[in-house]
Amino acid sequence: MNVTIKTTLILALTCALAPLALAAEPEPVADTAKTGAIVPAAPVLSEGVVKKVDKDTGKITIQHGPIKNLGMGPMTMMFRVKDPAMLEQVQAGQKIRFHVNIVKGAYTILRMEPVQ
Ligand SMILES: [Cu+2]
Repeated sequence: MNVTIKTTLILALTCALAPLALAAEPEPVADTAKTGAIVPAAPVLSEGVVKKVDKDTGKITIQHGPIKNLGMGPMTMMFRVKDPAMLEQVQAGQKIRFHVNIVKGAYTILRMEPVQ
């Protein structure tokens, strides 16, 4: 088998797999209707006040209220953020709502929005 045929095969496989990956995207509403399982329509949001933003390390310190989805009580602690760009939207002293979960063993903020 020459290199050109190998490359063509790999490309063909990649293209064939891409639509499968898209089709596997979860559809919570449809699944809930079918199975009756309790699937939250939206991620659980917790409230907090930003204490410190560290753009260099991609971390944020938050004085947070109860985090129901993690069973965590109120405290001040540091979190990772999923995307460093999220740190551009907030500053120390700001009230926020956020969704946090454990990603690769670390508390990671997956969504964050300022509260007016
Ligand atoms: Cu905590």
